[in-house]
Amino acid sequence: MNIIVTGGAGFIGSNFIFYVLKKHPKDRIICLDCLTYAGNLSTLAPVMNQPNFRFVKLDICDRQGVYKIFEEEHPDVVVNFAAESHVDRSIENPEIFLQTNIIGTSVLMDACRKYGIRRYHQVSTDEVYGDLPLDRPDLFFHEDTPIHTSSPYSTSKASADLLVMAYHRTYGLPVTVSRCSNNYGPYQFPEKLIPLMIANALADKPLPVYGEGLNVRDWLYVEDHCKAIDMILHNGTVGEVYNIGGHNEMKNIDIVKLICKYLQKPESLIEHVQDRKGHDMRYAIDPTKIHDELGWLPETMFKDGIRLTIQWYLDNRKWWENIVNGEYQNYYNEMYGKKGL
Ligand code: NAD
Ligand code: TDX
Repeated sequence: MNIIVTGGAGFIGSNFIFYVLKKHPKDRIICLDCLTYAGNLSTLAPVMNQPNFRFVKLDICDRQGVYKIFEEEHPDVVVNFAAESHVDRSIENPEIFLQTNIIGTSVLMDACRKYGIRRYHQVSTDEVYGDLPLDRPDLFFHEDTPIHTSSPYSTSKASADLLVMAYHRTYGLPVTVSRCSNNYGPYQFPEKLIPLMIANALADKPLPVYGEGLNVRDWLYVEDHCKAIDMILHNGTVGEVYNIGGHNEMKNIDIVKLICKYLQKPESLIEHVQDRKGHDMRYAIDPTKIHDELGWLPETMFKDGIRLTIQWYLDNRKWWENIVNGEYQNYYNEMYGKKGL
């Protein structure tokens, strides 16, 4: 198969490329990524010279550029990871989220319509369902839970999902959508909770917990997410949405304390800062459908995954220290300065 993977220089996309090239060595991957602040070409160094891998620096909103790649590569499948992905940034500056996450998705699907495709897969998120109250642990997001978004980020992702389903119904585009919970693992950009806390703890810097830290997220090891998408591509039903989740709900504060424990750092580094605006309380996925239909189950327990992740950040300091010492420093000072850190 010829697979276009967009956003492959980011966290989940790069892990997906490694997963597919190992599992299906006969597949060819063409990675399209415009290398925003979140894209890191060095991440792809291990596969860059493989004959069945091609990297193209391209914005998915660039219609002519995308069409040209389709003419050259005749892809069988497109997996769209490319997105602006950080909720806090979407609160500061929504526009680029609308541009990449919505317009970019439509450009890719227009190319699929124009040149033909076996499958267009949209990588979406559990955030499209909004949030659940903390006092109703019996409630979960199902695939038919109404979309009810909170942030500009989740709204842009939900808009894209609706557009994907519209292209299926209106033009018969063979699509699938997956909505996954919070991922963690190697190569996650250090603006996100887990790598941010690891990097700060290692530098003995304050650990900024939003509000009381009681918000709950369902954490999934990134490789389990990649495996689920691969299964959907091979055996999923066209036109369907699949929820992906780890049944591993944790409070933010407990995650941060666990990181302190593993790194043998004092919990006194924790600082409660101003809460995120519109902060979702709890995400919880019911993954019954993907389990029953495709046999997917998460394989990495959180206690193992978090140890692997912390060890990866210890072993790959150069990768993230290059990031946190660069332009990211300005973002950090501005974002966390506003929150009172
Ligand atoms: P990320 O921010 O680490 O990576 C995004 C990648 O997309 C970067 O390499 C960036 O350069 C690229 N990109 C951004 N705009 C682009 C554009 N206009 N054209 C081409 N490339 C562009 O994101 P991530 O955490 O790997 O998330 C990947 C996808 O998975 C996103 O669609 C996100 O919404 C979704 N998702 C993420 C999580 C999570 O926990 N991280 C959970 C569920 C779903
Ligand atoms: O410094 C912080 N302090 C803090 O308390 C940061 C960065 C986060 N938090 C809290 C906010 C959230 O409740 O931790 C939780 C996790 O935050 P993020 O890592 O920013 O993730 P989240 O907002 O849950 O969204 C993530 O999961 C769903 C991804 O970034 C999205 O791309 C994905 O769709």
